[in-house]
Amino acid sequence: MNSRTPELAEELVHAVRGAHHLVVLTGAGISAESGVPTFRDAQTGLWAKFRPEELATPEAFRRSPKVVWEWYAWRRQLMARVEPNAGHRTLVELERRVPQFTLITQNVDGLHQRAGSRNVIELHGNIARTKCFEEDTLVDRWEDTGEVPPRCPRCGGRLRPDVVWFNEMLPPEAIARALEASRACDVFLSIGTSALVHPAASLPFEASERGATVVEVNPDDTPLTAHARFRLRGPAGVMLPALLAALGPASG
Ligand code: BV8
Repeated sequence: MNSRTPELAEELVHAVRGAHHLVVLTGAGISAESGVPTFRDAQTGLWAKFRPEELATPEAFRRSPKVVWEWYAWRRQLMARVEPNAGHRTLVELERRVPQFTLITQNVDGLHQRAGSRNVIELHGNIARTKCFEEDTLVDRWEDTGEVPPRCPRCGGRLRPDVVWFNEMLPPEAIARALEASRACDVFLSIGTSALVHPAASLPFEASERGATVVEVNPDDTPLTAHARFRLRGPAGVMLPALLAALGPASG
């Protein structure tokens, strides 16, 4: 291994190499190296005076629909300028190698799909999709009258991003599939998440309570760290390619 690739515990490599059902949960940290600010990063520029938790709520949208819509419009423009990184791409390769692979993401940036991941469970929706705030149904085109936010062509209600805000329910099918996979897997990778937001943060515990090997990939400690069997303390864009390299060539 050259000085750049970190030493990985042989036990960790052995556990991942032998995984029958690998579940991966990702958070904003896996997109950080693509240039997407995480929730913990101080908000930049125009949004510096807001905390995400203050903007990502239905109450904030009711109170200041224009500010919330424009925050998401700014994030959508940012997404259009960034690319998946080595961390996202490594998960695409892992998906090919493991008998059963479930990718669960808290991110709304669509970078896993752009990297080539096929079966992505989006717990918190996707910023590229828009829905009617009143009808809660997707809207893919609307008249641009200059009004911000734009209006639903069916009912005239305000349009909003198709993401899950704080104090909103997660898509029932997404959280059900995520729970089922977390309870059935033998190895669980938690990557780039502060492990603070529920119910996503409970998923690695659902896995470890049923004997799964939990691995955390994060430069910092989180509430999960003490409960993880292994941890790769570094950026996902470095640690995940190192893990893949340590697994050796794809068999067959
Ligand atoms: C719900 C979409 C039920 C929108 C998001 C008290 C206790 C427990 C729970 C609660 C509570 N009070 C309220 C709740 C519930 C609440 C919650 O959990 N609050 C927390 C803050 C306490 N949860 C909810 O409201 C959820 N819904 O519970 O509904 C309900 C509903 C109605 C009626 C009754 C019951 C909905 C939560 C979803 C919110 N939406 N996102 C958008 O994107 O705008 S949350 C958003 O923040 C993310 O999606 C993610 O889930 C969350 C945390 O972000 P992370 O992804 O973890 O990123 P973060 O910035 O925090 O951390 C980055 C990490 O990466 C760091 O650890 C860093 O070290 C690391 N990192 C940095 N660089 C790298 C790296 N790692 C690797 N490589 C690197 N290069």
